[in-house]
Amino acid sequence: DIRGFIFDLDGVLTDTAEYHYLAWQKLADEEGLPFSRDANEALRGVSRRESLLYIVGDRKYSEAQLQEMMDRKNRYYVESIQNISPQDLLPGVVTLLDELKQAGIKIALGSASKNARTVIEKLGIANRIDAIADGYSVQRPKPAPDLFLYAAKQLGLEPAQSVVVEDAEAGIEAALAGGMWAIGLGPASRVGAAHIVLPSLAGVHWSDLHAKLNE
Ligand code: B16
Ligand code: MG
Repeated sequence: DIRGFIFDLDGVLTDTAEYHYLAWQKLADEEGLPFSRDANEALRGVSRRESLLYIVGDRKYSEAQLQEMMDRKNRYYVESIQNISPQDLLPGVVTLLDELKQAGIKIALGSASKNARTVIEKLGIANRIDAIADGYSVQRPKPAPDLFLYAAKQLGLEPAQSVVVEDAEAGIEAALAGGMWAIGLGPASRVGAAHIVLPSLAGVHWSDLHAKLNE
């Protein structure tokens, strides 16, 4: 039986992707590296270091320079998320969190971000979350299952008792690799491998998900 839900943050609970994009674009412009909104799509759910390496491409930088650029991008990002509020929760999130709590289902966060705690506090949902797996929790990023396995363990659950909600292809891969149920948000071209594919969480109810996962 399903006893826990693990929610990705960016693209699932809120849309911080735009802020990540603007911060990377500013850095890329300063460095004279080609980058665009289109290219940013490839960074969905991708860790800070992997994102930077993708933007840098063939250009040679020392480890110290890479570190400085990651720090700089993060400063821009942290500055830009200061005004996040509960209004920035994506449609359907509050309803689903309420229904899950009502059903006695535990909630974890499974985000690649090192800023995840700050963001959920600003969103006003920190008190609804039973466990946090974030950018500090494990070494190997998604599509490795480590982050979600860590989250399930924190909840005291087996992978098969856990449902992962993700918007990134690497996140769905990670959930399936971990032996969990996967709900993908977005186009099938991206999250089609999930057990359930939905456009977003708007109008989504636990009773419907429960029925589909038990089919
Ligand atoms: P940070 P998620 C991911 O969040 C973002 O989608 C991705 O764009 C970002 O690079 C990554 O977190 C790391 O974030 O730089 O704040 O540590 O989708 O896993 O919640
Ligand atoms: Mg995401």
